[in-house]
Amino acid sequence: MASTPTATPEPKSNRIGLNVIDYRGGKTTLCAGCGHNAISERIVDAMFEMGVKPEHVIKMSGIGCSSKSPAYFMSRSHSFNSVHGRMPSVTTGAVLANQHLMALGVSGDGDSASIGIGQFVHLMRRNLPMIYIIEDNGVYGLTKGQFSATADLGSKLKTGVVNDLPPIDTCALAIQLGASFVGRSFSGDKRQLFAMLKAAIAHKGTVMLDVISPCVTFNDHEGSTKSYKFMKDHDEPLHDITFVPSFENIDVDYDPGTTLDVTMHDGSHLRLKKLNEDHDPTDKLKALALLHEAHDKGEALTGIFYIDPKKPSFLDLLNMTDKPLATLPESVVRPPKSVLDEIMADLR
Ligand SMILES: Cc1ncc(C[n+]2csc(CCOP(=O)(O)OP(=O)(O)O)c2C)c(N)n1
Ligand code: SF4
Ligand SMILES: [Mg+2]
Repeated sequence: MASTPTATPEPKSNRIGLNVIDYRGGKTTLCAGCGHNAISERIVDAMFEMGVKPEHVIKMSGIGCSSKSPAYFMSRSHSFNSVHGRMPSVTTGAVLANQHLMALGVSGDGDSASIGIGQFVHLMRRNLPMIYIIEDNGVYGLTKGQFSATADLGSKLKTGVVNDLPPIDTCALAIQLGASFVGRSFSGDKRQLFAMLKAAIAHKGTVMLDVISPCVTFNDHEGSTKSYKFMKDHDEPLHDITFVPSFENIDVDYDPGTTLDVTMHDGSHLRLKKLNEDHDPTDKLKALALLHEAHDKGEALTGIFYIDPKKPSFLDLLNMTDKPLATLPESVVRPPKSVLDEIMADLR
C-alpha cells in the first residue's frame, strides 16, 4: 500500500511575514558554551517575535569577542564594527543621520567599562534611542582573560591572581547618568533575557542591559563571580517579567497586589511580578539603593532596575529634522550665500 505523504509543517511566520531564519546570522566563531552565543540567540528570538524589519536595524559594536557577535545574528541588518570603546560616538552619529533606524549596540565589559568608559558615560546622559548591551564576563576575553573594570573585588583569575580593585557597576552608572531603561540579566536565563529584550525593543530612549555572560575559556572557574556556577548559586531575580506588546491583546489577568504594570510609550505593557524584593522600577533613588545593597551582600541581582518610559530622548531635545540626512536636497543642507555673509558679518 502506498504511504500517504506527510505534510511538512509551515514554518511559523511573524507579524511581518518573516520566519525566524530571516533573523539569523553567520555561524559563530566564538568558543562553544560562550555566554555571548546565547545572547545572540535571544536577540534573534526577540527581534523575530516583535516583528522588527531586519533592514531597519543597525548593529553597532566595538572590539572584543562580544563585539564580534553581531556577525552571528541578523545578517540582513546593517552592521558596523567600530574601534575599541568607541561604539557610542559612532552610534550617536548613525542615529542622528537616520532616526528611522533601530540601533542595537553590543559591547563588552572591557569595551564599555575600561577603554570605553568616557564614551559610555556621555552616551548614558544623552538618552539616545538605542539598545546598549554589555556582554559582561568580567574579563577581556579576546586578549586572553585579563580582569576588566567590572570584575569583582577579590575575584580570581585562572592563574590565581586576585583582583584588588572594586568593580564599576555599569547599571548604577547608567541610572545615575540618565539612561531611561536599565537592567541586568544572565545569558543562562533564557526567559528573563527574552522578556527584557522584547521590552527593550519597545522602549524609546537608551536601554542599557548588562548581561552576565560567562567566558568559558578564561573566567568560568572557582573564584570567579561571572561563572555559570556562581550565577546559578547567586542569581537573585527581582521579579518575573512578562512583556505584552502593543500589538497583542492585553486583557491578561494579573494581580495588582503582586504585579506592577508599567505602560510603555507605544502602549506595550511590562508586567513585573515581585519575587523576593518589592521594587518599583520607576523610583530612581530606590533603584540605586537596591544596587548598592545587593553589591554589599554579594548578590547577583537581575531584573529591570529602572525605567522611565516618558523621558524625552536626545532626538526630542535636538530639534532637528526627522528625515534621513542623506535624503535631504542640497537646497536644504547648504545655506545660501546670504546666510554665510550674515555669519561672517557677525564675526567681524
Ligand atoms: C585601542 C585598542 N586597545 C586595545 C586593544 C586590545 N583589545 C582587544 S579586545 C580587548 C578587550 C575586550 O574585552 P571585552 O570588551 O570585555 O570583550 P570580550 O572579549 O570579553 O567579550 C582589548 C583590550 C584594541 N583592540 N584596541
Ligand atoms: S574567549 Fe571567552 S569571551 Fe571569547 S569567545 Fe571564548 S568564551 Fe567567549
Ligand atoms: Mg569581557
